[in-house]
Order: sequence, then structure tokens, then C-alpha cells
Amino acid sequence: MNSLFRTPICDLLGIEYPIIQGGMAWVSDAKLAAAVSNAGGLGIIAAGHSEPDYVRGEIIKAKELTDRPFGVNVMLMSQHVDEVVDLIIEEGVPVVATGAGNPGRYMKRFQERGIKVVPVVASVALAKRMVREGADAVIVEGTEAGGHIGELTTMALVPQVVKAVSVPVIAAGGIATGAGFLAALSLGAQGVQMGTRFACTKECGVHPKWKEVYIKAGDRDTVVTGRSTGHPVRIIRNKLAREFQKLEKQGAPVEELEKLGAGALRLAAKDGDVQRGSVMAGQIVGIIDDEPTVAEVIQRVLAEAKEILGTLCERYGG
Ligand code: TUI
Repeated sequence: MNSLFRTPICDLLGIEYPIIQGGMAWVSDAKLAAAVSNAGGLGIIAAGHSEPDYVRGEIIKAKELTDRPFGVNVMLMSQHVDEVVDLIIEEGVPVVATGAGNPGRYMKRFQERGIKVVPVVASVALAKRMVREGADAVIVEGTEAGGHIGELTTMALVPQVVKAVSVPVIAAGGIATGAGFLAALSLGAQGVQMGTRFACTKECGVHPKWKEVYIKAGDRDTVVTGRSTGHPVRIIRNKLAREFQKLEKQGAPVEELEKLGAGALRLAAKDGDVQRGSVMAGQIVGIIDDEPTVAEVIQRVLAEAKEILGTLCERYGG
């Protein structure tokens, strides 16, 4: 298409468009990541809680499916995190994103190998710290996002991080359209990360029932569970969510809640049990009403942003 929205992170990451696919555990595998990279964005394989052998296998597959750069998202709460970091370095993955924690103790090793590190942050404090420790860019994720989240909205958090750090900012949380993309650029971001939107695409191997739930969901169909355990997670309102909320209200012990959550993401994403499983989704899920290809998503976002920009310039420019 065009290079209208080319920003410095495109050069930093070796991509055509400043659109990154969020690393979603049990959802973003090599096939989805390679499709996004082949379409000009940055695809990301999610390591999640997976075994290191699975992650290595997906990295090898992605290398077969694309010649373009791709990334791996390291979920810092995983028990396998140390081994996953080792194998990412061994495999020479070009970009590492991190989530659900502070990747400080791994930063130096990534940097020494020329691996670009892009931590996902949910506060100004962590963004500043990551930049001090050598992050190449930060993904700033608002509470609109799906899965494990922070407190602040994308609208409030992105400009505050942009003001506080000198590295490029990528906005995430609540973005699935050209309007959201352009809004993120207006807030000072150099690009966006989208998860929910890419989870409902042809190339995404998540269970068809998961995609059906996304297409049916409306604006108020996500809820946050786990605030009482210190691990707030945004999921689709379903049987599991109601059970979780009931137990939380009763002040159930953390262990009982964690037992309910364990394995629930896999149950929904792989087995298609979208009532008892954990269907993570961002608040923007309500806007999703189809299952396009990854390339269609990217081209739509760019075309829509261009059109809105044109309209805004006509109305308010000069
Ligand atoms: O990581 C995410 N989202 C995720 S990870 C995930 S896997 C999972 N599976 C089962 C149960 C729970 C999670 C699902 N979704 N997003 C990036 C993100 N990171 N959002 C917020 C944060 C974050 C929060 C607190 C990063 C750092 C932090 O504190 C770090 C510190 O030590 O200050």
C-alpha cells in the first residue's frame, strides 16, 4: 500500500507498517505470527506458560513460514521463563516482547545478542525503568486490553509514557480499527499492538467457538476477574467469569481462585469450551463482526486511518 504511516519503529523492527500483533498465550502461534510478518506487520509468538520445546518448535516453524522479522512474547509469570529466554537467544529471534512482569534481569543478555527488547508496560514507572535498563521501545498497554492488565486506560497512559521516555512508544489496549490506530498516533505513539483483532482472523488457529464468541460479543461483554488475587485478567463474561466473581465476592482464598483459572485458557482456546474456559478478550471485542485474513486487517486499518486523516484535514486543516 503506502508508506504514509511509516514511523521510526518500522526501521527499528525491520517492518513495513507500524502494526504489531499482540502475543496471546494459546492463541498466537507460528502460523499467525508469520502471517502478520508476511503482511508487513510484526508477528509475535506467545510463549505463555508453554513448555520450552513447544516454543522452540514454533520459532522453527515461523522461520520456515516467513523471511521477515518476527518476535516472541515472554510471559514473565511462567515457570519456564528462564529456559524460554535461553532458547530465544539460541534461536536468534530478532524481537522479544515481555508481559506480566519486569524483564530487567534478562535485558542485558538480549542486548548483547542484538535482540530488540520491547517490554509491555502498564505504568510510567515501569516504562522509565525499562528504558534505563536498555529497552529499544515500549508497548504501553491500557486496561482496555484482554488478558492480564494494569489499571490505567490507553487514553490516559500513552501520552504520559510518551512524555516520560525517549524511546518509541507502541500503544495497545482497545485498538482494532483505523480510528484507533490514528488515535494512538495522535497520542504520540509510533505504532500499535493489536491482540483481539488478530485473534479473530482466518490464519489464527484458536478454536472456532472462540472466534464465534468474539463476533457475538458486545461492548459490555468483558469483565475483569482476579483483582483480589493481584492478577487482574480481562475475559469474556461466561460461566467461568460468574463463578470466579462469586468466589471473589465471598472472599475465597487465592489458591482456590487460581485452581479455577489454571488450564482455563487452554480449555477455551484449544478445546473450544467457551463457557468453562477463559476467553480472554479486550474491550474492543464488541466492534469485531467478521473473520478476515491478517492482510485484510492490516490493509483495512491503514485505509481507514488514511480516510479519517483526509476528512480531518479537510474539516480542520489550514
Ligand atoms: O501480559 C499481558 N497479558 C497477558 S499474559 C497472559 S498469560 C496468563 N495466563 C493465565 C492467567 C494469567 C495470565 C494473558 N494476558 N500483557 C502485558 C502486561 N503486562 N499487561 C500488564 C503488564 C504488567 C503488569 C504489572 C507488567 C508489569 C507489571 O509489574 C511489573 C513490576 O514488577 O512492576
